[in-house]
Amino acid sequence: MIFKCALPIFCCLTLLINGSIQAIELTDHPKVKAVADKLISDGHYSQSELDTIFSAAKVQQSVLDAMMNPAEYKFTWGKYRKLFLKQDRIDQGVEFWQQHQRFLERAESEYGVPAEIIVAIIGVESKYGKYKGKHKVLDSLVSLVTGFPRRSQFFAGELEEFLILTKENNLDATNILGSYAGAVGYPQFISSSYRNYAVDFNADGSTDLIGQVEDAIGSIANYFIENGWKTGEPVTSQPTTVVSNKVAELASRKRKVRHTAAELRARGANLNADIDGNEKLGVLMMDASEIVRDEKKSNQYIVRAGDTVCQIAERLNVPCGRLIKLNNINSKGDIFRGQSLTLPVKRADQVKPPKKKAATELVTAPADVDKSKLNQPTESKWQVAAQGAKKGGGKTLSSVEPEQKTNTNQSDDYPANKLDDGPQPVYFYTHRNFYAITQYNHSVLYAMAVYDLSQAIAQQRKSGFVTIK
Ligand SMILES: [Ca+2]
Repeated sequence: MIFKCALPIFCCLTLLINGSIQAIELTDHPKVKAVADKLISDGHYSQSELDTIFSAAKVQQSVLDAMMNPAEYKFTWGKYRKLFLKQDRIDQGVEFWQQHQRFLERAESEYGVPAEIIVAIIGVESKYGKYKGKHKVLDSLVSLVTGFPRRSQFFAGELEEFLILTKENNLDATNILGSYAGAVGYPQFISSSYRNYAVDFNADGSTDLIGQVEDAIGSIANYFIENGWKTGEPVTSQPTTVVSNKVAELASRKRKVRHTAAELRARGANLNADIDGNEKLGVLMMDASEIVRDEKKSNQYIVRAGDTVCQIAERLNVPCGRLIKLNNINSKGDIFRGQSLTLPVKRADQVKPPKKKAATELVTAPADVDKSKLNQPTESKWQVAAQGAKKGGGKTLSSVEPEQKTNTNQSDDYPANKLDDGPQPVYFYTHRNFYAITQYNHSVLYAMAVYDLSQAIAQQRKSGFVTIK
């Protein structure tokens, strides 16, 4: 204990104010002391310098609590996406892109990492720099070294890196703020990543991921290239709900790409013809039913994996034709995962009763719209095959060729509200670039959220739906 109370009331107040905060002494914490000893023996610090720094460090229970409940493990895919794939984050991403276009273009040109990926990372990590963390990094790392045994060795390494980083850059180690895991700045780099991958992208002589967004942009691109990003390659396939049994049995939520395209094709996978047989891919399975719908709160709908435009209309009980017109959707019915659709104010149930079979039926499409295309999944990058999900019920759908199965589903009598019953598997073939995103954060949910957000931002920027102030 670091304090003793002679006055019980004052003591209680102090406890309440401080919670379970405890300042540390090196002699009480051998793992922290070991870090200090190494820093001294390696010539980075003197004992007195470290005594001063650690006398300001405190163990924060809030850090340990947060570490025990990270969003990636606490939430479903749908909830996780809802955290990040919001309209304001998309809007701000377009705005961020506009503001920093020159450096984003340069990063894309020099490193080969698309601007939208960089923007999405910054959007997810710090909401474009608005939230860089409220914890003192020193406190976070000390708390994790002393109070999180499973990864104390890892965080001891980060504590060492952090103190070298602050020394090298003449920063006050006791006052830098970051996440509960010790990540800092626009890109939320942990200290080892900062030291290994950060670059002085605006060439002002300092590498500053906290204060200089330009450095953050270049550093993220550099991180991706150094961690396996392959310029020009895809991240994931378009989602599908129809795969063979032999492909489905490989499906997981693991981030690694383990199976060659040749193996997957032999199992019946319908991969793009330009994927080399030796390229390794993963088979990722998500659950479309995990999507949390927020259309009740606004007149916006975020397109989810598995959607086609008229299915959305049917599900929300709005006229498909009005949805198409209102959102300037082209004659192919192209929509994309993460796109925000404006919904007609007047619901269909105020216009006419919904039809039971309308899940695959165009209700009031404009004359120039090809109805058959609107109701069928296409090879478009953005459209996805939702039809199979309705019948899947969590089981592998079929071992027949996907094209055959997809085409047999069109006129099934199946109430639209059954979409909410049970798991609805959606499969993605993941590429090396998906794995590269998970190098930033190991969660596949994270990678999907980043990718979805990147595509939504790119599409909105291209479509000009947002007025840049
Ligand atoms: Ca700089």
